[in-house]
Amino acid sequence: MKALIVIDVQNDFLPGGSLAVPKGDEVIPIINELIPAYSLVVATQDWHPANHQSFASQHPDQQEFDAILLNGTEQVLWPDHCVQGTFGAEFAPSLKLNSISAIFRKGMNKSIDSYSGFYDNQKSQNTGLTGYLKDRGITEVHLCGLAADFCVYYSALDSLNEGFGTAIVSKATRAIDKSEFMEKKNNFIQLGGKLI
Ligand code: VGL
Ligand code: ZN
Repeated sequence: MKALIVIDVQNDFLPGGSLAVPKGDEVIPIINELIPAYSLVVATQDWHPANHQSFASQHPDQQEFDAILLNGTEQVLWPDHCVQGTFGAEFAPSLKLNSISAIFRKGMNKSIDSYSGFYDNQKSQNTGLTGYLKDRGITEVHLCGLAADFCVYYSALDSLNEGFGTAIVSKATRAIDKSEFMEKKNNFIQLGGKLI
């Protein structure tokens, strides 16, 4: 049984949003078309408190997109994005949510970022996604959404580690930085992941 995981298709990651992924909006009609092909579809939602430590605004001496050590883990400092309860954190209005059976929120602990839909970046807590999928007999996971080089990629690595056959649907994802995704994609393929 295969599931589609729709990663972070939220207003802040779309053109006009605070952390816009170039051409991120192009994935929406493609995902809407993909959804009916899967018996199980779940979504993730980046869902930060306003004082999240991944925000450059919380580090007055640093610039956006700088990398720092945050509690011992490398952290890119992002523009404020996907703040709980704001328009930017909402799913894209044109994304067809009706047949999405569950939403897994992440990034709520202000001290630890969470790119993957399965675990935070320190692997100290899981979201319950693995259990949800395994309970429903899922053996194969397909991923789409935003951003290819961060949340889609790290979710895909965790999916492999959790023992799911794992594929990224390449036409249904876009990267913040294309060359970053090229390198990460090669790593994912070497680890047994597929691009479809
Ligand atoms: C994401 C950076 C920060 C993503 C989330 O959804 O790829 N990237 N938070
Ligand atoms: Zn985030």
